[in-house]
Amino acid sequence: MFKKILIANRGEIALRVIRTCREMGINTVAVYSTADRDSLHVRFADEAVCIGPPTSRQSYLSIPNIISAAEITNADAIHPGYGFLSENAEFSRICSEYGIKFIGATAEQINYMGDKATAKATMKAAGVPVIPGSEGLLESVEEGKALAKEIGYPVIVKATAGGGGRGMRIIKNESEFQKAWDDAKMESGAAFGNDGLYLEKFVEEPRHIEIQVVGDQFGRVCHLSERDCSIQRRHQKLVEETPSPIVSPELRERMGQAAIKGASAIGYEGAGTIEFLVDKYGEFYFMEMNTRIQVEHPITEEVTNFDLIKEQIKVAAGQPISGQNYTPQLYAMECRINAEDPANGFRPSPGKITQLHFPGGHGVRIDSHVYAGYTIPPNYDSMIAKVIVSGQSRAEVMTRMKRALQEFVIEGIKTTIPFHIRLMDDPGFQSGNFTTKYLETFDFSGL
Ligand code: MV4
Repeated sequence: MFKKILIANRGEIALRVIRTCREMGINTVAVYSTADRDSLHVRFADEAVCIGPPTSRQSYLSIPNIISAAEITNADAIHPGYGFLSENAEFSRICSEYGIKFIGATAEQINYMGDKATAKATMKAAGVPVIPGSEGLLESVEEGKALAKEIGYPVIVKATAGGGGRGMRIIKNESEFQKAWDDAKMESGAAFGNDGLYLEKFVEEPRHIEIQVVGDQFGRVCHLSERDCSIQRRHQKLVEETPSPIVSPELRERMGQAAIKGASAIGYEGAGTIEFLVDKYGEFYFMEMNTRIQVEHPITEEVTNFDLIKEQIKVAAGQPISGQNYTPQLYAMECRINAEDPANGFRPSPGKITQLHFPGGHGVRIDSHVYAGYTIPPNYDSMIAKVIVSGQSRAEVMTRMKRALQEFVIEGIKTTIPFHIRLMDDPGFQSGNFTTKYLETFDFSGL
């Protein structure tokens, strides 16, 4: 087992990793930018190294600075958390060249899954359902138009280097094709230095449902059921829940087996997520694979009683997984508390938290790095806490979530808490019958 793990991240996920390391008897090294001097991850770790100025590029994204910190402190592994360098193939490769275990995917796997057309082809070859469309990249706009005519409008063109909603265009009919093509090419070339595009049938009003998988070095992969992440705004997830209100035991089994096939096909080790779109007929299709721990992993932890960070560390150290696919017996839901003003377009609201009280009680878990007197720096993402609630039924979890949200006291900044309270009272959300477009028509006024 590792003696010392460096956590190449900040905020709640850095704390989350430190907590598990402490329980496992593993020493920890925090890294921090000058904006995070007073952060809890710096205080909770056994050692801390300053890695640069506030800008992410000069600190949490600086590979030389982080490798230097690992060398100086003699860390034998690096946990990247999510975001930052967690899906950076070069970082994964450099860690292994320096003899430091990267707790995440190999450079090859990251490259494979980071190129969306390649990822899709790999999954299709492995027998995972994919959305009808082009085989790989489109060579020309004419090829795209001919294919769109064949499969029928609406279609969507996607940047192969994109993901998370960047570099895509929906096309409703042939007259829109050329402009959408030009726009997507231009945007993806500028954003990713790669303007390769592929085409798919556009799935209208889908749900976003993802399967958690864990693989080990012995070629075993198990799934830990699904998370429904359909409540999003501009590709930012706000609420996640498990089990999904629309996933039957039969669908769970089919999606779980598909996810296992996909992860096995690339020899996946560690924790990963296979994202699917589910259409209104209950058909599911591969969308993307995330080769990292995700923000919403705690809802899976609450219903499975697995510590996913512990599983990541064990598997990275060469230990086997227990190899049990999981059938949910409990419900869990997560609300992301962001320092944003939901009544004003979710405008960021950084600043000093003058008063703070967190909820508690049965079935309530808070993962957060903030405290009374803490100043939220403007340099990083705006998530300041995750409320994770578990219970016996979806109805119980929504009631408990509203109770927990009402217990919060956060003064000095705006947060997304009023939005979440309104959502828990919303009949459409309560019905469980909603799609990824749900928040497009939600009333955010007066929050
Ligand atoms: C789609 C789609 C409909 N049809 N692909 C958005 C993020 C990226 N992972 C892919 N996305 C989508 N791909 C086809 N063929 C709709 C979306 C989509 C979406 C997916 C999941 C959650 C929220 C979304 C919001 C807008 C569009």
